[in-house]
Amino acid sequence: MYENELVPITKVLLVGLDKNDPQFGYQMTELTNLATANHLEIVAMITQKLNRPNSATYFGKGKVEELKEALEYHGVEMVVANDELSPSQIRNLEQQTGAKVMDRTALILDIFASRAKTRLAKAQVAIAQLQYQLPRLRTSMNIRLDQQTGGGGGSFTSRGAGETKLEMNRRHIEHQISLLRQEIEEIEADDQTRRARRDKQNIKNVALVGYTNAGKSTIMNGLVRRFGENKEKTVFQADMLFATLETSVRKLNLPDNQSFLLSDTVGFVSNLPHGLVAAFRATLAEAAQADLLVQVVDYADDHYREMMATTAQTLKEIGVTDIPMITVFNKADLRPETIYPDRDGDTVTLAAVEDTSLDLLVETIRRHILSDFATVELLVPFSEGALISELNDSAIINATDYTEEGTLLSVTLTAPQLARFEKYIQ
Ligand SMILES: Nc1nc2c(ncn2[C@@H]2O[C@H](COP(=O)(O)OP(=O)(O)OP(=O)(O)O)[C@@H](O)[C@H]2O)c(=O)[nH]1
Ligand SMILES: [Mg+2]
Repeated sequence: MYENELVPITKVLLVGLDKNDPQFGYQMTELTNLATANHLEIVAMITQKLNRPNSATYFGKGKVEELKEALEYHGVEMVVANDELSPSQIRNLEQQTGAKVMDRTALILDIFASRAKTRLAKAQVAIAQLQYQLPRLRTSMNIRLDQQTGGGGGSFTSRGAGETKLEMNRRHIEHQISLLRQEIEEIEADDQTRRARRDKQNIKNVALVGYTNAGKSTIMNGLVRRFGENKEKTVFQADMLFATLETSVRKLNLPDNQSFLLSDTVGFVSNLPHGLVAAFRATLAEAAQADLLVQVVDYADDHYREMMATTAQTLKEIGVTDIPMITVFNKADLRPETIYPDRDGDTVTLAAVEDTSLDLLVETIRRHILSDFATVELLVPFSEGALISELNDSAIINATDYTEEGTLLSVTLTAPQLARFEKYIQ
């Protein structure tokens, strides 16, 4: 296990509103997984069919009573709600049930915060957390003001002092956000330089995208171990939600001299908080600038179709449209009676943990990123030996033969190479 096993387990009750959405069951399963990932132990789940949340208490009146009783019965002091709640809904529910209330957004933010390792990821999560806190500041201040009022009659001065303190807290948070933004800009500026350098090399970018825990990093590592320029440079992969929070880019060199860059990045989940999506826009830019996307799907999960819809929705939200995509149905080894590795157009069914599967994936990627190439026969006179070594270094040589006039090669060339070697084409 990679998780810190010493983290104390908090017991929680999950609550959710069934707003007549066919996705509701999937979302509650997802919430269960998110809570478990955050070291929470789910002892019960309470749901209510309501088209719209109660604006004051999220659940209707009777349901709040039922929740209170369930909390007492199970001896639980925390509730996790499936939606993002307004500050007043949280406050009212807390007051009426006596339990702490956490919403889906806060839960996801917590997981991201505990997973963030790099400076960039930490700064991005911190911004999202501070932004979540901003509108909620008043809530905690109000409680304090109420207490002051109750104790001493609530004079104008204490209220005024309270509001000034609230204003100070707000300004302090806004200042912290702007410092973090500056820090991110500096890190990004560095990143863009690197990206620009790569663009100059005229090398294709392929990005792995998809739902969290689908196997993106496993595919990355499988390919790095086989084709990586540096085979030791693997990335973190683990059976947990949001194992990856930063983008890693690796150069892969195929046996025929072709190279491409593969990037692995943060996974998706439904209703990813908008603040997080905005904060991670830079990290996700790798996908936005790719020549080809490889969508990885956990084919062993019964909810894989919903996960694909979530991926499509998130890509749209971050402005990734019009990039060609290969779909990988991964973990086929865990799905009984599945034939794999298998390809049907741009859809590949495979198991990232097996070499034959990775070969088929590379072949499928190659079809896309090599579409600008042409295969021709060249006859290079023996006197032009230097050209042969140049071709060896920069082109895909499919076959070599020696004739009386010179070396006969079957090669795959880029458009500029075609022009350069035109006079040798047979
Ligand atoms: N049996 C099996 N397990 C797999 C396969 N691919 C990945 N896994 C496992 O699935 C889990 C998640 O894999 P990761 O590669 O970390 O998933 P990810 O998509 O990078 O997840 P995030 O970084 O959280 O978005 C790990 O425990 C992997 O070992 C597969 O083809 N077969
Ligand atoms: Mg990963």
